[in-house]
Amino acid sequence: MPEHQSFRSVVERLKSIGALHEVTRPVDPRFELGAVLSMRDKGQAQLFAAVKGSAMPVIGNVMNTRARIAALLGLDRKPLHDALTEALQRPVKPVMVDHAPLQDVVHEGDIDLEQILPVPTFFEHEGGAYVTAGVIIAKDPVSGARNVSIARIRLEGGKRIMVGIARNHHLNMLAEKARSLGQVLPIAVAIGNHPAVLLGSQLYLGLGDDEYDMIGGLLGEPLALVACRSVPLEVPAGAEIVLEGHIDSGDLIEEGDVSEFPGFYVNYGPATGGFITCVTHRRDAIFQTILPAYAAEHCLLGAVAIEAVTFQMLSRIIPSVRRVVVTEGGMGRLHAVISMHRPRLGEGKRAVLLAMGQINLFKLVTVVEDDIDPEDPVQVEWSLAARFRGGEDLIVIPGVKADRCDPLHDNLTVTKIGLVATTRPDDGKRGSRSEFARAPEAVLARVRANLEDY
Ligand SMILES: Cc1cc2nc3c(=O)[nH]c(=O)nc-3n(C[C@H](O)[C@H](O)[C@H](O)COP(=O)(O)O)c2cc1C
Ligand SMILES: [Mn+2]
Repeated sequence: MPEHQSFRSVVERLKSIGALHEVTRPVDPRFELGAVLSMRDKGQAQLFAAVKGSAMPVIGNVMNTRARIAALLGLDRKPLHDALTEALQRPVKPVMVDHAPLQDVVHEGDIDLEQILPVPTFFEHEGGAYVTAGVIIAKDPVSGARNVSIARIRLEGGKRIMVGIARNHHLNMLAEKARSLGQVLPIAVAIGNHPAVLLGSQLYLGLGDDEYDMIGGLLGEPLALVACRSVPLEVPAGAEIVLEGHIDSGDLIEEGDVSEFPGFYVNYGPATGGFITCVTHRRDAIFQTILPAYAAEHCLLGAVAIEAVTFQMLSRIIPSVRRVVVTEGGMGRLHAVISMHRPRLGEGKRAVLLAMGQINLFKLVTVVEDDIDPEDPVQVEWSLAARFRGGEDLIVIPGVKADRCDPLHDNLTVTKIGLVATTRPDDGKRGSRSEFARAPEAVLARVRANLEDY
């Protein structure tokens, strides 16, 4: 396995760029660890060296800013969104390796997950400890097509687990397909993952598309995989810990209150039960966690991946689309900004409708011109003040299918809103509010080149 694909090398990189803070004081995985992560939301990654009740350290807040993600992916100055767009265009198939350190220690038989892993309990009214950074690998029981995604796994005592999977997610479809064949669904859960793996797990691909190929695209080389010991699945060889077992969509467990990215508790009702029958890990494994609810890393992982797949689709259909940004205030899921270059009349509205059609989550989509920075909420608001005419540029569509996570959904429907804040094709004439007031370009160029002298 190339060492740079290992989570270990990611921790080293965090250290070398000054982005790792080591917490040496003993920390309780029950509420206290999550509280520290929450108060250091966008700060350095936090490595908890002394977690009460476990010899295994815990790391969190690893991918909590766009700049951090770019640095960990080794993108010198290439923008993150360009790297993702290229990955989606140039998938690379994974390769198998014979051996990986993640299988150095093996637990089989009578497993007590709580004894092996320092799994945090985050919030007061949640039902227990959750593995939140576990990338779940599963295969279609008929076609064998692979799927790679995250769903939070709650420890239910011993080797028993519960996974709360949204109905429309591929993992759930695979579990239901297995169930219809009278089978359970084998799963492998990789913990301690390279940023490319975590981002890849969040891409909205088609059912049957292998997320590993896009992860290879992001890495610019094949992702190295190792075969699991007890299930016919392959996991990233650079991971720290792997859980092997199965889930059964006919085996229901009431989840009770669980936190969701809007920051609230929700009760989704019954979730999927299962069992972990084998745990393997590196000799000195580090347990990675992602603070759930309205937290920087949780929101950003979805945002960065969703905006990439939206941009890929939109730009193919409407070439004037230059960028899609899924915003932090929109919880990294619900609000998008589409940047366009001089759209033709009505093209902005068409982009809004396409984006909403593609991504169920989007309910407020703002279109701006590419002369402003779509990542900057102040410039987006400036566009609304300067270019948005409420009477003509507003789209309101009540009663559209909503995502289950939307805090305002009514019977799983919601009102979708589009705001088109772009110039008009006939704009550009003086006084038409699209030409910026500035000094002659020759003067600007001279001053820019010699600014230090002033
Ligand atoms: C930290 C984190 C936790 C997540 N937890 C869940 C979860 O518990 N249930 C779920 O359905 N999706 C969860 N997701 C979202 C899915 O991983 C994501 O939508 C993924 O693209 C689904 O992929 P799939 O359709 O291939 O299964 C989580 C995402 C992140 C970043
Ligand atoms: Mn998928």
